[in-house]
Amino acid sequence: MTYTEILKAARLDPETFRGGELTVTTPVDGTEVAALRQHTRADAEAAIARAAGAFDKWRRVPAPRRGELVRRLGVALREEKEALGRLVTLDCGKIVQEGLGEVQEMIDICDFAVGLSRQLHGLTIASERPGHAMRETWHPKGVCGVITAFNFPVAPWSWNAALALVCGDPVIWKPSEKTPLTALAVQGICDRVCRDFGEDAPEGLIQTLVGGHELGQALSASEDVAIVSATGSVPMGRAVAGEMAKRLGRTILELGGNNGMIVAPSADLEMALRAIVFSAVGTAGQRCTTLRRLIVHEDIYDDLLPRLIAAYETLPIGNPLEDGTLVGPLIDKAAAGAMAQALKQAQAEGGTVHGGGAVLEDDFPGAAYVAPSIVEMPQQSAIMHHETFAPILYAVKYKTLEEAIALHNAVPQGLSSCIFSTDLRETETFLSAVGSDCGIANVNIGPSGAEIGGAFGGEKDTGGGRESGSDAWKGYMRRQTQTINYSRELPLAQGIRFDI
Ligand code: UN1
Repeated sequence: MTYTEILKAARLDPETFRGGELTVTTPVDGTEVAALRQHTRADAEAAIARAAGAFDKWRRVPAPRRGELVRRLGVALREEKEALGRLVTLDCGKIVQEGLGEVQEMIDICDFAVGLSRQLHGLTIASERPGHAMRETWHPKGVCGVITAFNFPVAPWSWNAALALVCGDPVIWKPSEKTPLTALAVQGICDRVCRDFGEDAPEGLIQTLVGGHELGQALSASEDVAIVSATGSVPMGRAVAGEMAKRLGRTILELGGNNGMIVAPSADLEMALRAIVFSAVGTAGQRCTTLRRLIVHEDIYDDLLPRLIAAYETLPIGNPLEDGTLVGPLIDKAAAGAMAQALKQAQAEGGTVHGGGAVLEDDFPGAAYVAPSIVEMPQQSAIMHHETFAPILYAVKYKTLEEAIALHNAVPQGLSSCIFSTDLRETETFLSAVGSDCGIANVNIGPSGAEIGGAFGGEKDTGGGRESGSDAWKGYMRRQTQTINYSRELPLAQGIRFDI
């Protein structure tokens, strides 16, 4: 398929993509696929005003009916899965299998949210006063801004949007300016679904703003945006949080990861090997859940590492649109530069580098294809505390589980983690209060590829937010404690007497 055909299959009109100031290139080969008009700050403010108007109407629509809109969105996404998956590949360079997986995450969260729309349950609470009832009710919170990153151009939007919509909140999306095409295709789907839904779906319910960080800034600064959910770098998250703190707005932050795997002596090494390769080189090392640190027991290190290095040597690197490719390009040349810089620093800190560096430069001079690297480190030095968004896997040895867990938790980020072990004492210790300090902890599974049913997010520099499954929906609603006196007396709480 040509690029134009990929765009058209996703119902985008390439003719409308000309003449704008935002140049969009595909990481597949660096060619320009669109020149989009960017939204201005004034456009953002107008969008916020429309969303505020939509909130007034949408919060009155019964939640199960709101769920019906999301159900229809899920149906539309099923129909468009193939076309959208390929567009994800064109937009961000991940292989088509992973592009399809990302769209599947969107479908799954829609299904989850539809069920949730009939389960936005509160509590009944025992009152200490006679003739009184207490309960807790969840109400829509307000407009939800969603800022997303290039590496997952659509799924994180859907984790937020599907929940926000059933919770009664309009959504304004600011996708990465590096990958706006899939966002525009999804916005088109939403427009069609809302139109067919009729007047229950108010104008401005779902909107997308194309452009740079000033649009995210507008969302963060506006009193009319109740929630900003942001996925991306730690500096971006700090900027959003700082702006939101000024007006005490609510944030949901899903920022950097520096995910580790402990490989214990009892591990099934064949399984560990497969898990390591998928989670370290999948999406060319550009997931927030990518495996970056391998902490291997000294007794099995010399068995595992040569097998891993050999597996890396045969990885099919190439055009992500072609079947059989497992490693596509990095997002751009700057990312390849950051990888080279990190490898240099790792060497300076005593590391031995296997693989890495630019490849396929003759075939794709405008793109940034790299061979994934394994770096054997003498200890967990400074570079290992840093998240470089590229396929670099650092490996260190450990002697005791206590030492491995301490190494594991010593970095600033706290998103995802895992242990490979068949020893129950070790795996349960890893999952205990003195084990992994991350938001996600897995046993005999790599750190990436989480299902939507669990809460997704992490601690420390990862930002503390939770999206997707479990009770993450509460982040999109406001909680109200309600006390009802159905007696003829007016007793005060805590037995206080105040007779007049
Ligand atoms: C991300 O990289 O921002 O768990 C999200 C995973 C995917 C989501 C990654 N479900 O790897």
